[in-house]
Amino acid sequence: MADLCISKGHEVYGMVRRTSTSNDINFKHLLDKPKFHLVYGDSLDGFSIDTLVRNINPDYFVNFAAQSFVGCSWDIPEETFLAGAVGVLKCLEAIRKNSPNCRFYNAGSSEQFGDVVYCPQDEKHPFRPRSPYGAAKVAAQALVKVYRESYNLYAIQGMLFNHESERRGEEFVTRKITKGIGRIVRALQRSESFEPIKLGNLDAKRDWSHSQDFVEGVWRMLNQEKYREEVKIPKLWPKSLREYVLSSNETHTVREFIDIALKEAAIEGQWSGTGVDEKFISNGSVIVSVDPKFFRPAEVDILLGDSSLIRKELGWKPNISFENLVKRMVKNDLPHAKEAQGQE
Ligand code: GDR
Repeated sequence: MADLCISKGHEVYGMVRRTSTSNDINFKHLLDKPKFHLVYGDSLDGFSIDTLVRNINPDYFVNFAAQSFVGCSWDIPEETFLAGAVGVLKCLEAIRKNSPNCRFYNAGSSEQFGDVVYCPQDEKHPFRPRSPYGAAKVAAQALVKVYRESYNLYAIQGMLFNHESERRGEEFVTRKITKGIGRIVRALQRSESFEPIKLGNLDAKRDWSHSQDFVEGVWRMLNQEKYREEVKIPKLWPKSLREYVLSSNETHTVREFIDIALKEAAIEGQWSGTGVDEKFISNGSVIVSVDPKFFRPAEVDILLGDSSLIRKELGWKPNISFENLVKRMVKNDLPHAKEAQGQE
């Protein structure tokens, strides 16, 4: 998102929550850009948000802050809910008080649909969250609506299906698979032994896209009058503002993701066994196995989005296919790619 805003000529302030070890790998390349600034803050610290919004007086406020790992949200439900919902309230309050013309986007999720009642899920699908994470995002969307309607703020929450990239965190299933493949390829090249990639539910179906496509969708949601022909007067808020689904409109199992990823890494083999005994075996070695430790207390079995509304109204469309997403992530994590980047 920061890359996109800078490419459009905007000045970007990235809010950093203080931690004892730095975690700047995904924005290191921006640190020497004159239009990129880092500021300390925490969306759970109302004072810091209030001060930042007052001092910066931003045109846009994009809130991606969250405990975003669904699997962990049962272990730390309170932190997940505080960051996912109460943090959003603090952002909205800061905008209302200090910068009411600032446009606010909050990251919503397909996890809000949860226990789905029909496929594909569009903007009208009811919210039936299955995790503390999903429940927090539902609460946040209600708060965004209340602030939009009560105070006439340009405040919206997009419902984004899974989006991944070469920068994805390593505990999410896609990157766990591609990093795991990179590790195994390196071990094979050195004739060393290796541990298989241990995963949970291989039958879960997700609608995966590349994040690069989605940040463009977020940008369009933040500038609806520009992209929506029929809306001529931005002052029509909150009536004319819409909250859209972003999705590829395809669904694939975790197993399908693995198949394409292994093929890209030229690891041949076959699946055997079922349930917790299912394995992918190549030349007698187990490459992927199932570990019940990664099953969730409640799973969202299938997510399949319908993003026709934003395609029609704001002219958005994704450019990177599911297959290319997987291939890009694998290429990035194969050992030679890392060595070329000087990271190994
Ligand atoms: P998700 O992403 O929960 O959909 O939320 P994740 O990659 O964690 O899981 C996707 C599916 O894969 C199954 N799975 C595993 N998941 C993980 N993390 N690790 C495993 O070992 C594993 N094995 C199988 C999961 O059960 C699940 O069904 C993501 C996050 O980015 C959210 O913040 C965002 O809101 C939603 O996508 C849209």
